Amino acid sequence: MTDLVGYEQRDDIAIITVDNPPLNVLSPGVPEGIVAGLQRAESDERIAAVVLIGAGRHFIAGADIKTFTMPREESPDVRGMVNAVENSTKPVIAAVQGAALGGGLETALACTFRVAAPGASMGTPEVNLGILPGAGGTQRLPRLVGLDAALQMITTGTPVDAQRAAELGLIDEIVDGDLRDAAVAYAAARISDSGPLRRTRDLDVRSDAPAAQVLAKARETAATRARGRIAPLRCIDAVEASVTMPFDDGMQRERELFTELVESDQSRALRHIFFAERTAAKIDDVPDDVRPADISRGVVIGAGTMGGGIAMNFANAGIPVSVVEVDQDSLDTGLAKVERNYQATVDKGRLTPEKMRERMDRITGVLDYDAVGDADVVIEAVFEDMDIKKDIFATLDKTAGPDAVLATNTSTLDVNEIAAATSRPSSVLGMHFFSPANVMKLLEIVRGEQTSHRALVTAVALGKKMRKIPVVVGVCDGFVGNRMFHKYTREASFLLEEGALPEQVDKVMTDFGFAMGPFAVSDLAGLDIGYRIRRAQAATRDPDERYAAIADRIVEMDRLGQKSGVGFYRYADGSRTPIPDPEIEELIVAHSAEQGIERRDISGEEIRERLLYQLVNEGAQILDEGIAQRSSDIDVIYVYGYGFPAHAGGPMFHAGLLGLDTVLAGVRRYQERHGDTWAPAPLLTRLAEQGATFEQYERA
Ligand code: 3H9
Repeated sequence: MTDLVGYEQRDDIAIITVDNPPLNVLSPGVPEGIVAGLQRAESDERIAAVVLIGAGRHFIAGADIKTFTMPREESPDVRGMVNAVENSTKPVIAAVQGAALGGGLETALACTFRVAAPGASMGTPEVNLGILPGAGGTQRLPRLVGLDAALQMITTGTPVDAQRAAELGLIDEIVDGDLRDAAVAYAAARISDSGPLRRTRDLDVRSDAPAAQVLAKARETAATRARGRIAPLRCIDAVEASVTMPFDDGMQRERELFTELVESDQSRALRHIFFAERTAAKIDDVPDDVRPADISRGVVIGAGTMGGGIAMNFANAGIPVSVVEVDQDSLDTGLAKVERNYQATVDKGRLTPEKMRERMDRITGVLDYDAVGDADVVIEAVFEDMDIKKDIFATLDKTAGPDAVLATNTSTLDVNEIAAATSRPSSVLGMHFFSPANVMKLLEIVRGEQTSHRALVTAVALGKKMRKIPVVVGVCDGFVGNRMFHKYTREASFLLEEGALPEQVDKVMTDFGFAMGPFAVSDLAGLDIGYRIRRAQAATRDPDERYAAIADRIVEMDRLGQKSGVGFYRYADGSRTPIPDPEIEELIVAHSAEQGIERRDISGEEIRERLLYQLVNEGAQILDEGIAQRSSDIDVIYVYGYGFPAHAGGPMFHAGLLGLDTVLAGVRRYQERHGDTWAPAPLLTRLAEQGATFEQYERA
């Protein structure tokens, strides 16, 4: 036995307890401990059955992802352990509570019986890490739940609850009360069963329709949904083996496919994002003992689109919130929009009408600042105007309680300047939500020069409660996300004046894996926003700096994007599908001529390189300035806020895959051709010359 796995005996039942907090993942020592427990039970003739259970809240949340990069001889033998479970001559009962995921579920699948607590969650999330269930899951799950349900679980990674697991035949019984006692009682009742032990491997795979048809349909769905990801398709190949091959051959096939995937760049990238997402909320210089304040009431200033979405986030997190507006009409319009948003979710069957009512009841519209005095957090979400914001913060300073966190949702303005409008800049920070605020996962927490540790950790904790992914960033123009996005869209417009068209640029980027290309995104966001920002910057812009005015011309034609039905594209009534527009092509071609630029054919490779390298180069600068704490934070921001494909790992990780020397050589090549919009970031140059990656930089 090991420290990570306990063994005890109750009458003639052995209980093996995995105790590897917080999630009982199968780290080195755990599989070995389980095998040792099984051997002990096997060799003790007083033992008639074995219960396998997890200590704490979970069964086993899977293999330890960190071990995937270990040399094979050092990595734990999860498959060997799972086989030992199935080969036990005494019945093994899995007692599942909390998460039984990945290798954890695969362990349970190999048990003779499975009982679960009502709150258990069972699934195969490996596909989200760019791999497949590699410890027999692709062969045993179809044998237990049938081909259709197994494909659904394995290709989507979506877990099932205990109720659904029982319906599918994944578990034998849902048990109430103390799980350990219930599992022991279940085991005791099974001891007298006659006949050979039921082994999952010996079952036949059920299928609602002919297997070939079900598999073809799954491939079709995966190809459209997976958008460039290989793992979902390999998952189907592995599951196919469960119907076309004997069990042992199917296991061999699964193993080969697993090895191919685990070594792929896509899986490396997805594993990077998995950990990056969890690291992002950590603030390096904040001591562990700084605790967030309790948040029992919120206030949102402004009932516009952002304010309404933020109020929904409070309500969804169970926190009562007051929304402040200046007049009744604006308040009514804002709250009606919130109600319509909830109703749309109810109509889709994703929220019950009762829950919608509960959430609406948590939101109160008000026309004065009285509620501010009781708020633990106030989030200002009004029009982007420094004077208005300063006025609001001066009022908040007078009305808010002494411990309240005062946040601005600004996406462009200087948080330090806003903080200076109060007598307590340490309470002020930015909470930059992305539109639509109730949907988008990303939340930039903008740390001002004087923001206190407590205000910071409180904002991060609130973001987590709202089920967002908070990433702490520093103050600069555009913070991390929009500052990089500006360089990206600017380069995209240079490509237009040199010879490309919006649909060509967008297609290259969606083929790369972006959810949308830069021009479709601009149309969605509304072209007037960027226009206003560029106008504001016009006075201070270096006249020698390259500037493509195409987007400005488009706005001046009253084409504001999706909301006006025309922008870089045309949109049919009520549709969000961009249609290339000859009028825009004409405008772009005329613009190139006006600028004296001879249009040329631009390759997809050049488009991709120029857009990605601009992101990486600006990201390097941001990292060097300390605006982002670590390069993986930039990756999280890009994946969750800007549709960068997670399977490419985010721009900074992707640059590492390409090799920073390759990126730097490209940046220098474009600098020669296009001048100083391509000046290499000093950090990029330094790291490339050292043969390092951005990840290594943060470790230094
Ligand atoms: C697999 O099983 C492959 C097999 O098929 C084949 C084998 C041959 N490994 O998310 P949290 C860390 S693949 C290592 O904040 P929650 C996490 O980084 C695996 N570490 O908790 C964090 O660390 P830190 C299939 C892991 O309560 C801490 O644990 N399984 C792993 O919000 C707490 O995590 C999965 O994909 C791991 N597997 O959510 C399950 N999982 O404190 C992935 C977590 O240093 N896990 N950590 O930041 C999850 O989905 C969530 O963690 C879970 C709990 C829902 C379980």
